[in-house]
Amino acid sequence: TIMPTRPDINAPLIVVSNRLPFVLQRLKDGSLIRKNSAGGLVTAVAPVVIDCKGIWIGWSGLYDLGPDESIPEADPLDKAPTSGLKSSQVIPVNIDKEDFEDYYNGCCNGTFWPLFHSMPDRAVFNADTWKSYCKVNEEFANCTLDALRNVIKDLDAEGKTNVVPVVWIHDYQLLVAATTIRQKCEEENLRCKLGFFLHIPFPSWDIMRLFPWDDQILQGILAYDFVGFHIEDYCLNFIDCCCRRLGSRVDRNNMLVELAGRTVHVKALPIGIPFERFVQLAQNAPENLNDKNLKVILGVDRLDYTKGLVHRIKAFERLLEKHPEYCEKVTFLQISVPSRTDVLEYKALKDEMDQLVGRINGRFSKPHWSPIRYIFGCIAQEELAALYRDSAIALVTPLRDGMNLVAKEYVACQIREPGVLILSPFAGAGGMMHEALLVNPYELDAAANVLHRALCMPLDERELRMSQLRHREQQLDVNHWMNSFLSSMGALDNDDDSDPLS
Ligand code: GDG
Repeated sequence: TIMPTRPDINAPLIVVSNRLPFVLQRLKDGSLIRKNSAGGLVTAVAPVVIDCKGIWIGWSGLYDLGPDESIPEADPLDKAPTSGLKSSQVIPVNIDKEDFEDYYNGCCNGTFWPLFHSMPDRAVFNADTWKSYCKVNEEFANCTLDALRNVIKDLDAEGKTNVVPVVWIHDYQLLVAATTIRQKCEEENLRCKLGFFLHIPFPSWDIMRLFPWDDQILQGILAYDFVGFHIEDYCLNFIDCCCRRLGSRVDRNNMLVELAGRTVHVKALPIGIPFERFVQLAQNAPENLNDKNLKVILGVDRLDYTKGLVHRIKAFERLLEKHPEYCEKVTFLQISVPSRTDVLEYKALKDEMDQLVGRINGRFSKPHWSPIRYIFGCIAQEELAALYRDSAIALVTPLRDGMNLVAKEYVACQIREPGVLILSPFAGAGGMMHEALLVNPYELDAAANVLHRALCMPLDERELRMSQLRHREQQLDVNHWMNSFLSSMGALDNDDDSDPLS
């Protein structure tokens, strides 16, 4: 059975993430407006928060938001999934600029991002940024506690004294927020279920132990009741770290970790995409790659060193060296969305990409054809859907990636003659999308060969692979993921945790 698209949540839900599902902008006259975010997470989770009259807590995007300044309501014409979210359901966390920079650029993106992606050479260990990280996590925790106290007061007033509010915290920016929340809940006897989902990989003990305060991270995660990761490997890495660093009793078969008499449940919950939404976007998107004699190989990523962009471009260069017959027949289109531009490593990557693309285009270009089209910028989702639909190949080759949604969005948009997905085994998605062509992104020759194979693949093979890929993503979409998470926390009325594919 497939669970209903809108889960029947039996308790108020408090969602906590680094950013709110929309950011605020201040206009010249000082007034505030909402700017919507288009991510899959927001699309899936916002309707549930709206339905259960829940709350979303996060940073607003502004440093100068007054403590009593009210959040604007959505524009009445706004059709975004967050438009039904009333301002009373949104709690901005106000953070001092300096603290936020040390926390976000320093510790989150300078330390945990590279470390959790098993790239320790890029990680900076710094006691000051770690201190800011703990402080900001405490501020998020205190905001959450205020909201929780109000939610419980309302439930009690309605006589619903047996309803337990659910707190769902997201991602590596908030690894230790539950430490404070649990402590206060015990002191004040506040009832709640604490759940956490990590959107990036969880590294092995070998890597985790490099972080000087690893015990505090692990204890922070163990302050939750329920912890979700994308895939089983990350769950097992986490359990292993708890066992080795903290001496926790663990049960690897049932994915349980015990610390100080409390049992924490761990589970693999692979995230999906709003599949039908992408199908619709692809159906309605305008024609754009209309040169039928030119096959497009597509890459879409934030400009991030984990995404394997440099290796990918070198693999494409290798293809042109080995197979000059593809000149003027094939073009590689890479969309690179600017990301974390304040962090040094990202500036260096930008320069490296500019050079590499320039060198390869200089080497192979003809008067009317260039091998690489490179966009450093963001495009509208409608346009993205058209590119997914019309590209012969999606080249999704991260060096390491928690899941990777681009691979899933590409297959969702393949509503015409099917193309080929090339995927890295080092993305979470690589373990599940079996009908993709898998290739090790570090192996340039192998990557060039797999490109050649994909460009030559017969139609019937492409059709077979794509239809199976699409079927899986349609079943295991982002709504299924969210239902599974809430259901695993025991937060749903119709608790049915069955797998639609089994
Ligand atoms: C983290 C984890 C995990 C990209 N370019 C444009 C654009 N995008 C959208 C894509 C996709 C999203 O950005 C990227 O998602 P990914 O999953 O590929 O990567 P991260 O941003 O690193 O996400 C990752 C994910 O969290 C969820 O748990 O899968 O492993 O690292 O949705 O469509 N969107 C628009 N224009 C662009 O130019 N509109």
